[in-house]
Amino acid sequence: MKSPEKFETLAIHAGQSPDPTTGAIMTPIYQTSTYWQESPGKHKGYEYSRTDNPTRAALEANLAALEGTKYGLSFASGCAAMTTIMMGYQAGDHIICCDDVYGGTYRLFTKVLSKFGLEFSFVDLTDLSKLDRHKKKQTKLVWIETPTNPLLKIIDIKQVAQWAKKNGCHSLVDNTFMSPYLQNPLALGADYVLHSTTKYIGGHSDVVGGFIGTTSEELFKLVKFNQNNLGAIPGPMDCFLSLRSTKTLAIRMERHCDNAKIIANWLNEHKQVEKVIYPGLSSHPQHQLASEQMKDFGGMISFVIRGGLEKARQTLEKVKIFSLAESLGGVESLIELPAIMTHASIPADIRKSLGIDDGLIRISVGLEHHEDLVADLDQAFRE
Ligand code: P1T
Repeated sequence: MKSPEKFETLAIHAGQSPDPTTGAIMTPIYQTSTYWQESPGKHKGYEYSRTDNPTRAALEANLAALEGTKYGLSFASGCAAMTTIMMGYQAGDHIICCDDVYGGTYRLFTKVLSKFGLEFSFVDLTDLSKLDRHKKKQTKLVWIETPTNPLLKIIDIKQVAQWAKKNGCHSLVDNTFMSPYLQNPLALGADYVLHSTTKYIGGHSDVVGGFIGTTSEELFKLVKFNQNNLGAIPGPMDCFLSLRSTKTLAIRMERHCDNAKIIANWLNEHKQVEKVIYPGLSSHPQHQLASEQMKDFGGMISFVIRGGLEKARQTLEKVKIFSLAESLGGVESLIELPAIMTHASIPADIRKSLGIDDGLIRISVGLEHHEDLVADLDQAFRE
């Protein structure tokens, strides 16, 4: 049989085959740190679990296939993946990063990696002419999230990747908000795709993890080398949970998108809502680009409620089905206040200049029935 190419089939089968010793359909949790060698250096492909582990290898092959490549590595968290990538650069290198990023990414770059001589410029890359303006001789990497967290700006991946190639640097797309089902940055020319698999890939709010994919064997070897040195690896149980989750990724993402569309439209009509940010609304400034670059518009919505921080806080305290919590991408709907929670590590003046109002609410729309979700927000908005 020709090897499968469709996403849903790859999600269930890529990287996995029945266990040779027992026939177990599910890849076992190989809870081992080391591997027996028949003679020094003569082994079955595994020597030590920091370097390689069969459960991890299955997850890596699976996620790589979903991102359209054969080169993938999984990590202990999204932040572990980010740190490991950055170890491929050196003091004096300059990185252009989109201005609206996860607060933890901003904190890692400005508070940790800058101490090692890496220099970062945070730039609004919805305007790509800014790339030329911020480029330096030492620019080595362009780092984007699209949609960005939490303002859901859309950045043109193809154009960024082309610019990076032309200017002798790499491009990286943090694809966490989309999952491999809705967007494939490598196919659009990016050198790296990164995920916090804690989110849609894990999908059940029960595992923390990260992933990096690339189409370049050379970049893969570099990241693998650095991962083995840093030890930023996931345990086999976490790999098993993520691998179990990718099997339902396609249908989960479809329902996330359907529910989010209904809720975004409802919010858009609500008189207590000042502004709704959702790439699927025609009012979104990059709606056209989103329609071309993404398969659908995702499950994340940000909105500003009339009445500022106090009203936002009240709303978040009153929800009953939505959970007031950080993170996203799980089966259950989550609601949070970026200024106080996920993006608190970004200084207040920078948050303000970016447009992350104190009253900006971010929701991760889950898989509950959309009528229950709408009713929950409706009662929470009331005095
Ligand atoms: O939490 P971790 O698995 O380490 O992933 C970090 C990360 C990376 N990239 C993006 C786009 C992210 O949103 C995150 C984590 N974000 C949250 C916890 C959040 O609530 O936004």
